Amino acid sequence: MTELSRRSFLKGAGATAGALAITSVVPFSAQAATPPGKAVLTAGRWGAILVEAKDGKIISSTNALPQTVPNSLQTTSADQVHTQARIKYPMVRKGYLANPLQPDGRRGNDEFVRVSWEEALKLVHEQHARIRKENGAESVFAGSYGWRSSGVLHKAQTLLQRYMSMAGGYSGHLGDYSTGAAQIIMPHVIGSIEVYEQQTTYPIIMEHSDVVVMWGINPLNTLKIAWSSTDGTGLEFFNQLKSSKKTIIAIDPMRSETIEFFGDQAQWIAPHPGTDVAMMLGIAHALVQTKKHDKAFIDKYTTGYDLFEQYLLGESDGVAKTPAWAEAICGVSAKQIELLAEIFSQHRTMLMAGWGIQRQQYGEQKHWMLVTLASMLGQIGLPGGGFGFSYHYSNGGNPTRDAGVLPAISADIAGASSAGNDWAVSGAINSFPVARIVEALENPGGKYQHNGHELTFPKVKMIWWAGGGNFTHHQDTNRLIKAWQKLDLVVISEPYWTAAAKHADIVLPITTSLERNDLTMTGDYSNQHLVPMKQVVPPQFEARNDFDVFADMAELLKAGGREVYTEGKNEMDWLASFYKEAQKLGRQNRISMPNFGAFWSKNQLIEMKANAKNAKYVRYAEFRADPAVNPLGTPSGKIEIYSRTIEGFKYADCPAHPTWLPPTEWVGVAKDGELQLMTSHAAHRLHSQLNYAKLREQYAVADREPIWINTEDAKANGIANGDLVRAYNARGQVLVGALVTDGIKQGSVCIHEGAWPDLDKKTGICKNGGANVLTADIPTSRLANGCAANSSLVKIEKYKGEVLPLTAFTPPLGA
Ligand SMILES: Nc1nc2c(c(=O)[nH]1)N[C@H]1C(S)=C(S)[C@@H](COP(=O)(O)OP(=O)(O)OC[C@H]3O[C@@H](n4cnc5c(=O)[nH]c(N)nc54)[C@H](O)[C@@H]3O)O[C@H]1N2
Ligand SMILES: Nc1nc2c(c(=O)[nH]1)N[C@H]1C(S)=C(S)[C@@H](COP(=O)(O)OP(=O)(O)OC[C@H]3O[C@@H](n4cnc5c(=O)[nH]c(N)nc54)[C@H](O)[C@@H]3O)O[C@H]1N2
Ligand SMILES: [Mo]
Repeated sequence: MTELSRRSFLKGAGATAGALAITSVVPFSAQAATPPGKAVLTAGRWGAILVEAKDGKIISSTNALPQTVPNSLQTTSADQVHTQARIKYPMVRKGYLANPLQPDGRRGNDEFVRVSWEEALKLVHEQHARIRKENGAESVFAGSYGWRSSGVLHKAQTLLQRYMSMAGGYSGHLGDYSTGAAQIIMPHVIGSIEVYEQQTTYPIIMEHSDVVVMWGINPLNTLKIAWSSTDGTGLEFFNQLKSSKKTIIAIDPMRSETIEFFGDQAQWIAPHPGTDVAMMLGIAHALVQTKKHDKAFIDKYTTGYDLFEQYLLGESDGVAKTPAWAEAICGVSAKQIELLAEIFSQHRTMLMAGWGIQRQQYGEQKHWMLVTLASMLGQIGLPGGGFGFSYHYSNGGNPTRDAGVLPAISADIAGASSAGNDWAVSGAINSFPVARIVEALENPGGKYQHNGHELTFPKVKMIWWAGGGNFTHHQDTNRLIKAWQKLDLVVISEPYWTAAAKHADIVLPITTSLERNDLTMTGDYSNQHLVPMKQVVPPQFEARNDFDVFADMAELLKAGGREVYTEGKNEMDWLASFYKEAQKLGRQNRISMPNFGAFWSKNQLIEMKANAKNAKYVRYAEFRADPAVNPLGTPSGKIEIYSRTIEGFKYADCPAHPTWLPPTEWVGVAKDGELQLMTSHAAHRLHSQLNYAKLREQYAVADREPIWINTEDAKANGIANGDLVRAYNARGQVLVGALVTDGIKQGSVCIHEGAWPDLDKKTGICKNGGANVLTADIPTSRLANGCAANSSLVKIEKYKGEVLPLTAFTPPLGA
């Protein structure tokens, strides 16, 4: 780790003028994407790809758009289709098939029996109808959170909910695992959710920022994907940033892939995980001490600063949040903290923050404090200054294009109630915060607080999951498995034998996106391309599309259900109608798009038109220009550094201004060799997706998920690089492979989220290093009830037990 020094900083700053030459991130041209011979153009979250097949087998896949930074995820198409982990046939758990009315409690411990599609769907229908009749619509959970696959038609979760709407409604979910805390606190603070919004653009950053701070972001990993499909510009932006000679500061307990990529071009500062609020308070204190905080900005654009300052200076609680105070908590020297205050305040600085920092207990405080710090620096609304919470995600700084944007299938049935039919159509009737699902199962009908409201958990009896990996994504796997046994019926629609599928009653084999036709935009914010997602190979074994499965299920609800569900359209009819809508929008934006037939047969994507005005977008410029005319959506219309609304909630775990609250589990209370566990997102997976792929050979250690261990911690525990390690706490234990490195702060370890749980029947140890076997299932606070996975302590030891072969990707008994 290089200590940031005034000299090293100035070296960077001196060269900043040179960076002005770069005024835009070079837009990619679709023309450069020349499909070789027989390759089929399709797309995944990881962008537009060209896939070649021979004799029904995929043999290659690669990027369709030009790119300078390689994206490993684009190479996985063959593995996705042809892995041994595929579910081949509809399957029912033996004990469930024997007695669906009183299933035994052996979910996850039973063998499976092959049935026909007809039998499977009939069984689901009968039991679903019975449970719904006996317990009401609320008892059916169809929140089905997850990242499924790209595409505007084959949207698993939406298709499930479309069917459940026709069945009479369901229990759903609120929010997401990604930004649970930030998306609830930000509207109180700045009037928008912030995390999924167009950012001050990449070209503006290139032109105007002197200092770019990567505060807990790992864009070289996280920009490999986007929610729709990546347009590739985010990776290219960071690639150009590297050679821009701006001052780049990375604040991260890990020397992430991004920091590695920047090498000497970035200064790495490593706080203890979970201590960023303390570090930011230290910087804020230094600003006040040196009178470098922007009083004029604070007066004009914020409210409640005075109350916060009393806390900052220790007037309200007797503890001044000095740099020395912060050092003792975050492990970054007071001198560094003072220097950061100076650098940030004296130069045009963009604070780019990620989301792992809020996937922690009291996660709400992180982004609130960051906005407070940015307010004190006074650069919000200036080109290249302020803060941004989506630079690392979905190409958040890529300007929005003039585009013909595709619509998507929705959970609502067109004209359902007005069409004169008698379907009891209803959407989600009781939704709870997504990461509270186990609490909901444990406490049916229980009351809980959420964002100032008292809500009631539904009494869930049945779960149908389509397009999500809840056994990998949820915290405290053993607690989840226990709660899971209380259900009457679990149905999983999946291409693969995931841990969730292995813990289901009924399992339905679903196609991958390479086995069907679809369409997608790229970019998320940019709408840069419209891409045909063409089928590459036929459906494997008996896999079917979610769309067709739910159309059949709708018909079982009542004769004529299929017609209502499909609106009389098949796959290609739907795609043609979506495309037509896009074409209409395109025409309004003066973009000529060929007719659908011509477009589809061409095997080419459409690149949308750049918009010069959008390229100059500066977030909050209008607010800055005139806060009276363009107020924020907060009660005061200003940035709320103290929130009267939150004060009114009286939550001890979310006070009325940004506050350092020591978590229940963190480095500061670690004892007897406990280390803080980080569970960041992996370079070569999308969560649990692709864990089975060949890419795994590149990162697995001792054939297990790696655990990053600091060299000193490894030494203290007698662990060498490459060793098989047991990581454990009171919640569970996992086998992982030691990756001993100086690239992680002493006192913490990292197991990336997403490895498939693979619990050994005898010992209970997870043989594949599933991080969530170890994490605590607690809410961030009662304000947001977000996922707080990154606040957990673990111990490690060299594994000396019997050899336990990996079975994560092996189908269960009977399959
Ligand atoms: N400890 C810890 N836990 C975390 C996180 C963390 O940082 N730390 N991050 C959290 C975050 S931010 C998120 S977003 C979640 C992610 O959690 P998920 O979004 O649930 O994760 P995925 O692995 O993408 O799950 C998608 C599943 O859908 C399946 N699938 C793909 N295509 C289709 C399809 O067309 N039809 C059907 N039926 N299924 C399909 C895939 O095989 C896969 O099993 O994890 C959360 N969990
Ligand atoms: N390749 C790939 N890309 C993805 C995903 C994926 O699974 N794989 N998931 C997608 C999804 S759904 C989401 S929500 C986003 C997730 O985006 P993020 O939530 O931002 O990703 P994380 O990996 O959790 O964290 C980013 C960085 O924060 C650092 N960090 C962790 N804890 C702390 C801390 O306490 N303080 C500081 N300063 N830094 C900390 C981590 O070391 C990591 O380098 O990524 C998306 N992109
Ligand atoms: Mo996420």
